[in-house]
Amino acid sequence: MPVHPVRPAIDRRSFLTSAASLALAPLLPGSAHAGVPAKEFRLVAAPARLPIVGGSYPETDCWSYGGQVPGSEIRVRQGDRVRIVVENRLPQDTTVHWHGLRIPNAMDGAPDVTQPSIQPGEAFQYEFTVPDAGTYWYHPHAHSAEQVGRGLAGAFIIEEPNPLPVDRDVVWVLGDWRLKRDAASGSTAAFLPVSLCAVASASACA
Ligand SMILES: [Cu+2]
Repeated sequence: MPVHPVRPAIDRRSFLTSAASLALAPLLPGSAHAGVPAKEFRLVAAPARLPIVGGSYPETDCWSYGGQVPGSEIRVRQGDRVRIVVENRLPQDTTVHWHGLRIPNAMDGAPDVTQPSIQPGEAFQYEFTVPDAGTYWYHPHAHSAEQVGRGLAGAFIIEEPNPLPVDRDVVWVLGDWRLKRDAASGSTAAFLPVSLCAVASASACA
């Protein structure tokens, strides 16, 4: 039987009245947890048309976080308390998995195992403390092949408390797309075998 933790519920109306844009933007500090105010983010999963190929090619129908592919970068500091509201404007249910982060199971994003899947038009609030510095990524764990394949993935960067001195910190998010000659994404099946997303952070020492 699925385990349904108490949903940190956000009713849609109050969420929408506070939702200013599609952007993922740090908000004002939220309520304190164990004395540490959470850093708040909003992540909206929604269809978008984006210039995946670029140049003179038409835009491609994608599914995006924050209106962009890859999704909006989340960047916090080791030990931070993080609160992320995920709003689902997709035509199917979704969740978000925070890949590689050592966080409580209830926040792991496994649909109908660690949480109820987020239905279209609904939102879910994730909240956890990030214990380790590093380069991670986030992605859906419902209909994963299709949803990641359509563009739903983003970088999650956790900086050291005292960042190392570097000239430049570059984040690469690599995606493999199978598109038609007109940059159209074709059928859903076209995504299934080909899309993976990798993230690397390269820092050049001074
Ligand atoms: Cu993953």
